[in-house]
Amino acid sequence: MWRSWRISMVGPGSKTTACVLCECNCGINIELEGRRFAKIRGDKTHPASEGYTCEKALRLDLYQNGPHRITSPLKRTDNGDYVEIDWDTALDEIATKLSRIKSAYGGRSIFFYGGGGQGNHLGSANALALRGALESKYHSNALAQEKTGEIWVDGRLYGGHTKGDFDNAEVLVFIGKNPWQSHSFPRARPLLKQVAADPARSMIVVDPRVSETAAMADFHLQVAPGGDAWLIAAMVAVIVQEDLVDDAFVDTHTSGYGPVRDAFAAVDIAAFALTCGVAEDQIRAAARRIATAESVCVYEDLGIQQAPNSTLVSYLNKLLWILTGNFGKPGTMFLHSSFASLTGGGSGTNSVRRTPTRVDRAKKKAIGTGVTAAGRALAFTIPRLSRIGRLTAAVESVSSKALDVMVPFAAGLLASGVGAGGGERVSPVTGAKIIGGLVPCNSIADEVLTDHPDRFRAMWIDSSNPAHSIADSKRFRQAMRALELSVVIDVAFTETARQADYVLPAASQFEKPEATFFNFEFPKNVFHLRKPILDPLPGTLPEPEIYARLLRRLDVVDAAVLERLRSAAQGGRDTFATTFFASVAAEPRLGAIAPFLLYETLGQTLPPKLRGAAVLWGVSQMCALSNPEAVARSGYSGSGLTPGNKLFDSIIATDTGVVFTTDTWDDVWDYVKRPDRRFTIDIDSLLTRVRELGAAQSVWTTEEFPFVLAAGERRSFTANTIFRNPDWRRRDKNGNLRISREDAIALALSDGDSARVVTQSGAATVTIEVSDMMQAGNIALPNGFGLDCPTEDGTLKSAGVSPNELTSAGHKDDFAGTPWHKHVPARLEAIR
Ligand SMILES: Nc1nc2c(c(=O)[nH]1)N[C@H]1C(S)=C(S)[C@@H](COP(=O)(O)OP(=O)(O)OC[C@H]3O[C@@H](n4cnc5c(=O)[nH]c(N)nc54)[C@H](O)[C@@H]3O)O[C@H]1N2
Ligand SMILES: Nc1nc2c(c(=O)[nH]1)N[C@H]1C(S)=C(S)[C@@H](COP(=O)(O)OP(=O)(O)OC[C@H]3O[C@@H](n4cnc5c(=O)[nH]c(N)nc54)[C@H](O)[C@@H]3O)O[C@H]1N2
Ligand code: SF4
Ligand SMILES: [Mo]
Repeated sequence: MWRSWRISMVGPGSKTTACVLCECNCGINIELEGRRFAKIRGDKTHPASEGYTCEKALRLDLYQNGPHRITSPLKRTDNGDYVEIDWDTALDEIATKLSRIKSAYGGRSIFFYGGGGQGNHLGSANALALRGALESKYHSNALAQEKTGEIWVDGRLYGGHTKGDFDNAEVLVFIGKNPWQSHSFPRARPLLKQVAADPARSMIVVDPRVSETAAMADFHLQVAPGGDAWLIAAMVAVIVQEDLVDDAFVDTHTSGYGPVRDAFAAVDIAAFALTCGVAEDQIRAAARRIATAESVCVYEDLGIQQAPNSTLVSYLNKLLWILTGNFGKPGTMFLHSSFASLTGGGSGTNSVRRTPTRVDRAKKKAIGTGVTAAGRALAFTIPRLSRIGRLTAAVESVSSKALDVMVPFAAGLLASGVGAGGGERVSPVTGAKIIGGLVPCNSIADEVLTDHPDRFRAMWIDSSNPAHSIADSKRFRQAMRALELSVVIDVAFTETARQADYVLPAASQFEKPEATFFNFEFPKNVFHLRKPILDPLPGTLPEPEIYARLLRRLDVVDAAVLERLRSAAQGGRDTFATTFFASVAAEPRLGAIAPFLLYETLGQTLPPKLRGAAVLWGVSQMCALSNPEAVARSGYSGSGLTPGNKLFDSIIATDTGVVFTTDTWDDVWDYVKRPDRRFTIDIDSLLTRVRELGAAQSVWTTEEFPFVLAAGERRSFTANTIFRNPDWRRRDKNGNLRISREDAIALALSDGDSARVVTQSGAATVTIEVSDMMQAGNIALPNGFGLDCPTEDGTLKSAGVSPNELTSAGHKDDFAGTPWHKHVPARLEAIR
């Protein structure tokens, strides 16, 4: 959450940027020696992180520099080797093949994967133009193997994304979340320590393991792995049955409580306690603590999102804080503004429209216009752009002709099918539910490895390593080799790159303007455009330039249009804005390639090193149009498109983070995308599950596979697959398999022993660590291991186990298709 700005002294020549290793993107200052990162410190002026970093950021030189960096486009030869080719040859060949595949099978056969890791989203923003030009319909990214169940529930309940005001909460609840290691909110460790030391505040942690966070908790509910549905349902049942519901909140702000009450009144709490392995009195005590606190906020993460009943548990978790009225006031949960939509549209609420807010009504009266088709389209793609009145007013004040305006991204996002028709979309081959516009990761290989006529024929992968990060790596590799074309853009020759037909070397995140769209704060929300601190490594290109070179080859726009926009851009932001919107209104097709147009025109007026940030002009405009008061309170006011222009210029001019929206707690209900601005809490399909829980399957292990393996735990020295060089780790260099003392004794295993872990889909040799963190029957391997890294002498080094050699794609939530990475039945064999 927001704290006041402080000015710090940084060394001369120190560069301001941010860490790219997790979604917090803490501000840092880097002192360079040549191209080497000689010293890294937290940036005290950063409005969110305020000088905080964890130990990982200090090693960023090993991301930036080293033999893992690729410096030439690579092409796969028939025997599976890779040869270096020049950029022109690579892009000529790729453009020809993409055009051929599009004309043979249609753009829908070209699948896009990626959309930014933990620090880089501008590449994917620019990729929207390529998707638009190719008329590609399907895409996905890592969110479709963690957050889509939650996104679906959020969509049904209120149509937005929630987060908690952890700084100010009396009670903090973490469900399958270990923020001490994984962070996910600013300054996580100092805050956890503060809460643990404060007798007036409490921490409740739901985790089968005594995680670092659980060890600090007042209530550690040490659930049996996969037992969360019974545990959280029992907690909700305590609140209902012991009359602890916040009736005033439920009456005023929700609809559908009746069926919810009935379902939980019928829960047999004692029986559920037995199933989930947590004592009934502990369940009751924790539920009472939540119900009687002034303020509570909750964070759920992979421990439940990648485990059995994940979508159901997301729903139950949300009922906990909704039924106790913990929303919309300091210390509780909130809905928030966003700078850009991460999922490419809505939250599974495509067909839902809000009634106008008081401001909408005022605006509408003032301008007296209706809703345009394009505006409706935007409403589906951009959160809160259902305030069409605003968009129309802003555009009208610029150009009276421009009623049918399309704003950048809208068409691109619509090309991906989000919001089209408002119905539920499914993938073309397996019919998997598409949530937030994303094809479930676990279904992707099946969309390729088939003779179905609508199968994916080509795959475009940017800033992601799916051959390592998606369940069942072996099958994903097969899928990539079955495609007619696969292209990977990365800084390194990754596991995914090793299966691609073409690999294009990207400039690193410190060699170009970059940003993430993980901006989830309230009441002040921060966006940080990081400026390049080094020139691109020779041979590499920033992604926006790669996309532009390819789109130029695909000949997607008349030279005259570009000329008109270029000369408008020379005339200043206002002239550009008017011309841009008028051009798109006259030729709506251009909306689909807007990021490319901005790069080619407005981009030329930016400082050359910031050209890749041109797309943010469109994002700034949309953000300002959809959150006018909150953007104005942040200092970007004026009429028409002026606030968006001001916001963009501020982002370009500022080295550290910029506050783009400033809300008050009264505004929080404006973010509820519901006709009645109430939460719709009776989700029938999930309440049915609650009613059936008593008799539902709760054990997935077998005699053959008696352990539950959590494949992919976050530890001090894991950072997805962003660091490839294993030398960055000071401890846990092999990524040990953690096992309880009890199980280790039974198997006669001790620290440092080797063992074989075997699952239905694979086997691996692991190093044993006997750990008091683990409960009997539960074993854990870290994420981010098993990466091949080239050394200076050309050989490869690697450490630990690649977790998805052990997972299988069919092992997933039947609702959202999210994987059960944390719940893989396994057995362990001693190696003697
Ligand atoms: N150090 C580090 N930090 C990271 C990352 C990283 O790679 N390394 N990655 C970032 C990313 S992409 C993400 S998504 C977040 C993820 O952040 P987290 O979700 O916090 O990370 P995990 O360690 O995967 O899982 C959290 C906890 O779930 C518990 N768990 C396992 N099985 C169950 C179960 O059945 N029920 C319950 N209730 N809990 C269970 C585990 O014991 C673990 O403590 O971390 C981010 N931060
Ligand atoms: N078994 C198991 N599997 C998991 C998980 C688990 O817990 N267990 N966790 C899942 C989760 S939550 C996530 S988020 C995913 C993460 O998996 P992925 O989405 O595949 O992401 P990363 O590992 O973060 O990979 C980022 C890639 O971006 C590249 N990169 C870095 N900088 C740049 C750049 O500037 N430009 C380009 N083009 N590329 C760059 C890196 O080299 C790397 O290859 O893994 C998932 N997979
Ligand atoms: S890894 Fe995350 S918490 Fe640690 S410094 Fe980087 S951004 Fe901050
Ligand atoms: Mo993630």
